[in-house]
Amino acid sequence: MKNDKFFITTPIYYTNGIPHIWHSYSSIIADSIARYQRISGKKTKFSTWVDENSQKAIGKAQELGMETMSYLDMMAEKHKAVWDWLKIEYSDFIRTTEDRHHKLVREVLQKSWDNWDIYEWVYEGMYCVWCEAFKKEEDLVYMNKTTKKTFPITKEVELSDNICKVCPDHLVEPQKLKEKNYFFKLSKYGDFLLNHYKNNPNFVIPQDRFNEVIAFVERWLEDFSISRETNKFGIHLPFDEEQVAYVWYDALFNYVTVCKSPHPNQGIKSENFWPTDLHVVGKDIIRFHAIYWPAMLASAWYELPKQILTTWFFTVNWQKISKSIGNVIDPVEFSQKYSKDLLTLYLLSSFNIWQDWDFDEKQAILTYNAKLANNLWNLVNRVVVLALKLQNNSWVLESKISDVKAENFIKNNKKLFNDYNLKAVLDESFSFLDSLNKFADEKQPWQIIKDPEKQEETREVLYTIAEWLRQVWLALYPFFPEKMAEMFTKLWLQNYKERLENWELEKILPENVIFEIKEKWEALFSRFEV
Ligand code: ME8
Repeated sequence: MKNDKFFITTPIYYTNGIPHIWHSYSSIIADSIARYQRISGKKTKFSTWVDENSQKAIGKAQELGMETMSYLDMMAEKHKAVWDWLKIEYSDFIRTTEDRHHKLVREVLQKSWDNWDIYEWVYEGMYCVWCEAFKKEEDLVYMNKTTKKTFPITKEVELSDNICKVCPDHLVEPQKLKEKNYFFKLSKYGDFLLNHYKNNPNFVIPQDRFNEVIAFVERWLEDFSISRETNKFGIHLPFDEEQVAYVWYDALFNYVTVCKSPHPNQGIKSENFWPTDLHVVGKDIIRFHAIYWPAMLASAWYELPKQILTTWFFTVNWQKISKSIGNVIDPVEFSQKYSKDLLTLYLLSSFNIWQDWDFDEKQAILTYNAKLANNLWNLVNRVVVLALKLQNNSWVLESKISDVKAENFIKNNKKLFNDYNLKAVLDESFSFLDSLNKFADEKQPWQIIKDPEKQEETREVLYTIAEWLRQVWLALYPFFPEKMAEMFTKLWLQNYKERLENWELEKILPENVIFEIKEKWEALFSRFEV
């Protein structure tokens, strides 16, 4: 079981709003990786969904005059609808208000309590509800209330009616708290963490982010509060029912809940999926995942996740995405306007996962037109049209060409996928298609087909292109499963979809196949006007 399983997760999203395009970025990354792992033979568990015990969501329910649970039920459905619409093929979903999750979190809290890792203390400080995080003075900035401009906190500037201290990410004044809390002894785990990082040099990717995590732990680790006295909604501590668990303490354990108690109507039923092979997380939450999380797990006697992939952030028109600026993009609306394939291609092929970037609708269309409509579809269409010309009705392409270049492409592709370098997989595929287009231009099958002596040669050229195309489609299948499956079917590789779903990529790759082309195809990728 150990080597043929793969467990991947997305962050569980807050439900004070519906998912935006940036949430879909994390989910599409995880989905493409999960699909690749599945077709290459690994039993794959993929979990996602919602983080509900958050003050932000509770506040939103109050704002709308709704009962908390009704609001959360409504939002959970809305979130699910987005992922279903985008055809994210998760195997498990979790709501942190579910009993199975409450039960697990109480269990682990008890274990850490018994392990002397939790103690009672008074928390005096600040809390940003928007980050759901405790804040220190040095985490804040000054803001001019009228202009909303922020600047560093210096001694020269005095607080006044118009100047306040805010969280730099949300421009909101944090709450001042003084209450009895329980604290987790993170300070005890410094050496443990550093040792783990040393023995697992790829624990966090990319390396830059990992270096930051290591530097942070090396400097100094402070215990953190894991409960709230004033909140009433959430998971009550087993050793003090008056307090509820801090939302992050509960949220992180969602990853274990989906393994220990899969949803009765859904979810892959096996505990052996733990530990996670890959957590996909945004750079905003890497410290929670790479520092707090391993220590919390160790304290409750769980194995640690194998790897954490940190994704970067994007802006729209170089502005921070925010409702007040009005530049929020709804991933469903966007892919209804164009297509899910366009969204996936743009998000994954234009920028590295580890680079901040700006979302540009025009660029998204240009990318799609160039890569899927021109580069890929034009070539496919040429083969189909010429094949039909070669022989009037149905036409069979049969040959045995083994090509070294194609083999390299496949090998390389496998490595890139296993490094989670999705941009490189796409780049390699489209540059392979470029060389295929060049090959066609050199061989001129549309010319030689006119020469009755060169029918066999034309056949060979077309077969070669078709065979290479088959390899590229296999590489692109995890990103565009529907369209690629349609191509297979049309070329008479009808059972490919089924075989891929039965994890047979490795068997399909080296196969020699016969292509059959029976009729002209409707365009599979059509250009969009800019
Ligand atoms: O943090 N660009 O939930 P959340 C790219 N509930 N990705 C972005 C982004 C941007 N501008 N903004 C957000 C939470 N993301 C917690 C997680 S997990 C145990 C609990 C993505 O709804 C990115 O992946 O705020 C980020 O980590 C996630 O959305 C945060 O979603």
